[in-house]
Amino acid sequence: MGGLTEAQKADYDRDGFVVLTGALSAAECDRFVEHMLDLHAGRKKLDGFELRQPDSANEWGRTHNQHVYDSMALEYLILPQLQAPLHDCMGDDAEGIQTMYFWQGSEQRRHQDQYYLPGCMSAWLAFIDVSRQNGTIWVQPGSHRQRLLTKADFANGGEFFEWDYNDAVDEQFRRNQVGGQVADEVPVEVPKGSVVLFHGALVHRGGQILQPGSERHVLANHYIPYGLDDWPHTSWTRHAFDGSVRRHPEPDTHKERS
Ligand SMILES: O=C(O)CCC(=O)C(=O)O
Repeated sequence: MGGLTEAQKADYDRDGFVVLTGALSAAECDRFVEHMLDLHAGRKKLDGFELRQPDSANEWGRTHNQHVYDSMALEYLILPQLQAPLHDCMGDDAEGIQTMYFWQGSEQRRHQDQYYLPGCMSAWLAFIDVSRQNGTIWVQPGSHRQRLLTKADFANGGEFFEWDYNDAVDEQFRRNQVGGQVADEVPVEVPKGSVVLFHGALVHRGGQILQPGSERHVLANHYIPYGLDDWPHTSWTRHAFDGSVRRHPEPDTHKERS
């Protein structure tokens, strides 16, 4: 796959997201889903794999930074067909920094990924059809051009000091709607094999799962631009599409996720 068409780039710039249908073959989708179901069922063992995340009551919760211990997850973080579209969105080479796998919808509250991962954008890989039934993501188109809430907003003296983070994003979501500055929130319903590229300042959430218990196989990859030096997660590896790896700047022990 080449880069984005002019129309796709215009959509991304205006809305903060763009859907690339057919970006993944059925074989690529099925291979990863089978891998994840095998891991979940214990048919496959992998050092580093934890079924239940500490902050999740749901045993189908997500994996976090699976690419660190799983070569297949790393392969899907830097799939060749993602390289040019990500470059077109960022205007720089993308480096993969985070992976999260979801067997089911997350129903995660509204947030902006750049709060956790400054400068990032996302490639959300749908390995099966994703709809409101199995809890797709909802996005507020154009919200990436409005205010990004940052850590400073929640520090002493910041506008949202002592606010719950997700409540504050809900408030920003409402403010964005004043005067029709942005479009209404929409569900992103996509067929198997689609990749949703979205901006790290886009307000989004995991939608309600209308069919409880349904599977929703998605790998959410996050990337930052090669030229980003002011990066807090310095212990994390930065993966280029040529397979090279670096940390930048010096490692620390900070750990956080979106
Ligand atoms: O896929 C989901 O339900 C949530 C994904 C998400 O919020 C993210 O990748 O930041």
